[in-house]
Amino acid sequence: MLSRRRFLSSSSLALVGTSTISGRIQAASIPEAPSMKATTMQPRSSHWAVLTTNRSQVRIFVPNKLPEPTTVHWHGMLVPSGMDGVGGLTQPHIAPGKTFVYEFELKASGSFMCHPHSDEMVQMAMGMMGSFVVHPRDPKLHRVDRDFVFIMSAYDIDPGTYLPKVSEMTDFNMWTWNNRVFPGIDPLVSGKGDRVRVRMANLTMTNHPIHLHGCRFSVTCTDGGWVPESAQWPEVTIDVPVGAIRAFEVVAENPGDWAFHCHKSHHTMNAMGHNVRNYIGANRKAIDKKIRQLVPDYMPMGATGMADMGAMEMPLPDNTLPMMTGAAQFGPIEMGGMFTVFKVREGLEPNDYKDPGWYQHPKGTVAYGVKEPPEKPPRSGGEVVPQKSAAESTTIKPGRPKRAGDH
Ligand SMILES: [Cu+2]
Repeated sequence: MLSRRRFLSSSSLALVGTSTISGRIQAASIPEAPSMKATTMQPRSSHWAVLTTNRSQVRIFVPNKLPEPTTVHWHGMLVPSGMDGVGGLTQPHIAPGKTFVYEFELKASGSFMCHPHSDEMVQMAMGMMGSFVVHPRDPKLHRVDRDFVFIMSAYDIDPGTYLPKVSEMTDFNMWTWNNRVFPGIDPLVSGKGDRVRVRMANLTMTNHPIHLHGCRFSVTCTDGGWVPESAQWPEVTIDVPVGAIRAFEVVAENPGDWAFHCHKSHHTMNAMGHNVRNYIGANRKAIDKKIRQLVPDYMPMGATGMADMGAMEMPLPDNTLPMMTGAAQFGPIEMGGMFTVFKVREGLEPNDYKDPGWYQHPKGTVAYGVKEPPEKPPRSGGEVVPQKSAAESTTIKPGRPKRAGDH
């Protein structure tokens, strides 16, 4: 059986070996596609931009190792029509075992991607896709200190099984960045003051409003090109439509551990049953006891919400991830799917992408609990309970004189 690990690693761009070629190098031998053993963050190997004399032509070999025909389409790239990779329309489909060559000039820098245009539904549902970043010829243009890229893809994999359901159209249960779900997604690490770019491509079947805490960013690039500075505006969430790329840039001024995630709450969860009964507000002790006699591991949604599931991590079948998981210095994070942490630290070396651990908050800058018992909510018992003034339960001082900038 194809293990999940093998499925995921074989799907991530193993078919494309890219190299910049100066014209006459013969295509007699097909180079082996690069592969890697560890699924860790891959910092750029040498220079940020490669200077190329004369033409900037790429030659890409696509050996089809699938059991069915395929092609590769170069999404967003300005290529000759016959290099566009649309099976039937611009080229014959690449038969299993055959190799095709794509050759084109890199006419524009920016953020692009590639994916099959041949039995797309099946091949993309199995994870065939890749990002394609073209750096400007002039390394001073669009310069950043850190440049991250990921593709969003979604899978429908029943808990305990290994094969994505390729005919699913809407009801996916694994929401991934570069084929990984939280807590398997590395943190994005940045030095304080670094200019950081994050390029996000969406090849799922729905949009993803991606939200970054603690920072303000501008959208600076799409798969249609660079956004002129005069057209950029500040955001903290950017919606990435289906079949699109959005890249934002942020100066990492605010040290800390900043959540970075899709704002659709079911996209920050791993496989979950959608038919769970809603027990919020119910007393189900007696019925739970009865059901546990029949199903020992039975764990319904809690009477106060789903958070117990993040903390308890019930037993799971093979190849299944907890719906809500991960933990940090203050407790369970209760996330999955499209979630990671943007870690901004002072004094990092330019090429240091190591996880620096959890943020050491300066004294007095962490939210804290208060000693008195919580107020009864006004609705319990039917009568309205007068609330204590804000000053008694929080640190906000009433009657603070108005300052300029107050709303
Ligand atoms: Cu999403």
